[in-house]
Amino acid sequence: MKTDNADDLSQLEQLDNTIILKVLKRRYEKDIIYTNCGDILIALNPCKELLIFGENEHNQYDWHNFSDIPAPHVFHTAARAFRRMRESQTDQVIIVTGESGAGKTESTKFMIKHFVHMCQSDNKELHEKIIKVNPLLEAFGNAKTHMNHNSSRFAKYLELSFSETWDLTGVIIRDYMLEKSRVVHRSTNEGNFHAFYSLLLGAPKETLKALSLDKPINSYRIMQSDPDSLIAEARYKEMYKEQNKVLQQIDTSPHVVDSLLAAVIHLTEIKFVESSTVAGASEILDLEPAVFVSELLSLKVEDLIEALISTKMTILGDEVRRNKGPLQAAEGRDALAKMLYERTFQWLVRQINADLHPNRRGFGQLLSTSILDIAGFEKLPVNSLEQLCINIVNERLQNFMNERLFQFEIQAYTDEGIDMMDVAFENNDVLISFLTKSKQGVLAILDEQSTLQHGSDMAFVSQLTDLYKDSSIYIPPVTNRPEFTVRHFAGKVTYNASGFLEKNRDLLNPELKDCMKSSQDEFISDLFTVKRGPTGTISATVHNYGKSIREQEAPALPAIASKRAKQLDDLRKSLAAFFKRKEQATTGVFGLQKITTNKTNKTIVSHFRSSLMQLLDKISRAEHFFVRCLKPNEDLRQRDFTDDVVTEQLKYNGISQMAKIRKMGFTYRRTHAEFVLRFSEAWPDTVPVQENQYKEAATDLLQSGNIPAELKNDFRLGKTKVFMKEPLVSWMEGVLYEVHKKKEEARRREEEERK
Ligand code: AD9
Ligand code: MG
Repeated sequence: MKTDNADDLSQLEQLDNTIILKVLKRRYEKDIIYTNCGDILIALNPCKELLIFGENEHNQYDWHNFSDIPAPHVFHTAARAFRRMRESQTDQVIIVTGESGAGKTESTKFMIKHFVHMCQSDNKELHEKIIKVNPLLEAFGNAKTHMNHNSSRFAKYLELSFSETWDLTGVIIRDYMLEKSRVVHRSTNEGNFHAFYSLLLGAPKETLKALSLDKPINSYRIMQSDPDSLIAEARYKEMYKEQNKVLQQIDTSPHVVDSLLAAVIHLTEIKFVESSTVAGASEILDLEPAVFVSELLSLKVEDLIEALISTKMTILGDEVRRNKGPLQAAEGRDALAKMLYERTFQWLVRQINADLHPNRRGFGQLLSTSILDIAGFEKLPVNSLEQLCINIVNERLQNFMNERLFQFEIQAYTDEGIDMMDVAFENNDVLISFLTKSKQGVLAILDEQSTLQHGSDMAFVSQLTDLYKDSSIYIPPVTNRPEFTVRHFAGKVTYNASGFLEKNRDLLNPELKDCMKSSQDEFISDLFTVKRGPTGTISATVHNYGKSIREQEAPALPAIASKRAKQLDDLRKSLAAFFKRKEQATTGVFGLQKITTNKTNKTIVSHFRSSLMQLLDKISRAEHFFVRCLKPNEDLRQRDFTDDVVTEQLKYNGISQMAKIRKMGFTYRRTHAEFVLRFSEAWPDTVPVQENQYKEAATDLLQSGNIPAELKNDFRLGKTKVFMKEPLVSWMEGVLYEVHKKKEEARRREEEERK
């Protein structure tokens, strides 16, 4: 039995998880982290640097090395996608999946590097840039979590586009589902987005002083959850430098970025207390942070405060203002901080895209290969709405994989009259329906509760329990707290639903957004005006603004520190007078019923659902490759392969079923005509005379085309299509490549002779 050194699991004679585990473990102990499962790549996280991503490997896995099938490698997956795109003239997408910490983002980076290598051309500058923007994306989109010290908190879809001569002409990054709540809420020992530490610990003292960020870092509310991060100064100094280099590369002013982050930090420092004079209203405890925010964002401080502590509503056709209590005001403040951060992130992505895709026009005519890198499945000590959303994405992608790898596959063989062994696979359709269906699905119930005036986290859980208590995938709470457990494909996760409704409502009052739009700074105003289209296209305004920043000198840092002493005192007085007037004007509406929801806002969940739909829509329109990342142990320790941890992942990934199907594995399928037209140049005798003779021609070619004996079993002829396994495809492409090369040489010789 071949249980050692098996590059391809689907070649094993016996296929069960115990044997697969043994094979993967032996390979891992020899630092062989990649294993094929038919055309799917299994990638184990080495949890240490391996010297297998250098120039040698780049050369070894070049796309035109058709004849030898090299050992499995993530470069090989990139090369195959590139080759298939060229050959089939179809867009490709590489879907990278796996739990948090399994190595998706690292694998993605290696693949990008390899694409750049495969397309070496004159445009070296662009190619270098493509690789270099990553630290910026990670600074703003990644954070330390319990499962990964550099965990992606958003899904990214990287679209690499190619010219007619197959040069890499640009990259478009589409970002989905940024976990913006992390700005204001985190579990203990989890970090905020790296960018905050990088500014507060990495920026020069003068910069921090100019931004009035000169208090000790642990005194800022949003920096307190992870004491360990606060001592890693050297690392963040390096990160800040690196990040600013990228910003300069993409012609974006680091000062603008620093100011936006500083505004988020100061905003979250604003505290509210009950008003001493007006019942149910709130006052700002300390004006200083509000002044800083308004300076940084070019707002009138009175407008900002008014928008924070009161809300507009229409009663009997009249617009009236209602004061907010301290709790409501704090919710609005946090919603604004989250939105400001999210808009900053999205703006940076647009800036990167403008730089990495200079030839956006005519994009539709080109072919592309994309890589999807999501936030992986999470099971934390305490799981909240963010984990639920992340796990739903993973669940949905698993479903997509099941469909493509099992259902479609079985169907394709059956349709073509090809015998197929029976393979049982676990489907997660029931889970998808339970979580996402538009009536009575978990997300739908949450949305419904969020719009009710008396909705509550507990009522949400009770409704779930009423509907699903008998279901095998739902476990009702065992305590009287709002908790529930879901049996996900990747394991049981208990969600703590406290705060679900509040998070979902995302209470950003329209007046807070209006206040931002009223900024004297056109850039800030645009940042809150821009509606990002589903494709993330570059907004004319912000893009132009970005340009105007480029053309100017970097704007001076706002000297807000000087506001302190005397000016603050004056301001306090004038604000007091201002709000006294407002108070009189609004006294008439105090005591009205509590407004808990704002129907003009989209909830987090509805936004999440539409992003997920867009993402699925994008990936389903291309041909697919899958990279399955696995982690060898829970804590990403070196040289530790924990059998149970890997077995769990093998099980829920359906690796043994995948191997069985892949054993059958005729991944090439083209119509008889497509097949003959592609290869007849190398096998000219097989060109059919008539339209309806392609099937005969394909049969001829495959039966008499000098196919090496060991590959003779690598094809099947279906009713309308030719099916082939990867080794035979490689061999045939190799023959064709040689024919092309000879013809090209002959043409060149002829040309030279003519000269
Ligand atoms: V998450 O879902 O974004 O939380 P990922 O993306 O799956 O997760 P990531 O790529 O960030 O995981 O890998 C986690 C860590 O494992 C990295 O920070 C590296 O320290 C380590 N890693 C992963 N892959 C490799 C590799 N090929 N070589 C070396 C690796 N180290
Ligand atoms: Mg990641």
